[in-house]
Amino acid sequence: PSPTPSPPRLEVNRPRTRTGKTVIVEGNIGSGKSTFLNYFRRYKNVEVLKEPVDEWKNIAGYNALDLMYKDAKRWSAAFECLVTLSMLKHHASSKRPHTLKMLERSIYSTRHCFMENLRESQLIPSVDYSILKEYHKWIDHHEDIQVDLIVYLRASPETCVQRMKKRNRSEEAGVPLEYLQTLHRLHDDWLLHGKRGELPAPVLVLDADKDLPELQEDIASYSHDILGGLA
Ligand code: TTP
Repeated sequence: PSPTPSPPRLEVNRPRTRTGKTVIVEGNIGSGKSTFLNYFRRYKNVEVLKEPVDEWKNIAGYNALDLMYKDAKRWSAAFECLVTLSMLKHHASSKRPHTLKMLERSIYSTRHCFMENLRESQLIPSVDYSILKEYHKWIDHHEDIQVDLIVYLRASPETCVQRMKKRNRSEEAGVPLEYLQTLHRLHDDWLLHGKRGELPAPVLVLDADKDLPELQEDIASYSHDILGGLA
């Protein structure tokens, strides 16, 4: 794996009242986040919050994920609005004492990776992007998003394509390699190169190009550090 940087901790002005810890799991589409999260379901003190992709595929009968991939210019703002709400709900959900909350992604990857990808690739109208940015600016200033550790499952775009093909989510059938390459660079810029400003927590980078059984072994060997004695 690439060297893990030790970014400074985010200064939060408000006093923290939490008792447990929060880990966010990041990585490209198809990098293995589900495998990672499933591993931690065995611990009773770990609360795993996966992305509600099924909700995104059925919002009042509409498949918002599919609409976004079919016509990003028309639907990506609405879709990212929905994703932002899902992320906020997960960040705000209350923790049981002495519990580790493990989230699939965060409000940060929505902003630094997906929204940026849409902007760079000119897949979102500039007014839509600006409105979304206003939401995120407000959230940044008014919500106390607590994160203690970021796990970055770093896989090459080629590996991600293979895994996406294997799982065969119909909405993603037309996603080109370049889309994953841009997302990969944006994850690296954010989590490895510090190009998106101060990180909210230290980053643990795992080599997610390894095949899944091998990755599971790495996850198991890091699990003690990740759990921090909580489970
Ligand atoms: P991912 O969050 O990457 O989840 P995954 O199930 O692909 O993860 P893994 O394979 O590592 O277990 O993305 C789910 C889908 O939602 C994917 O098609 C990308 C899309 N998406 C966006 O378009 N914008 C967003 O802001 C987010 C968070 C996801």
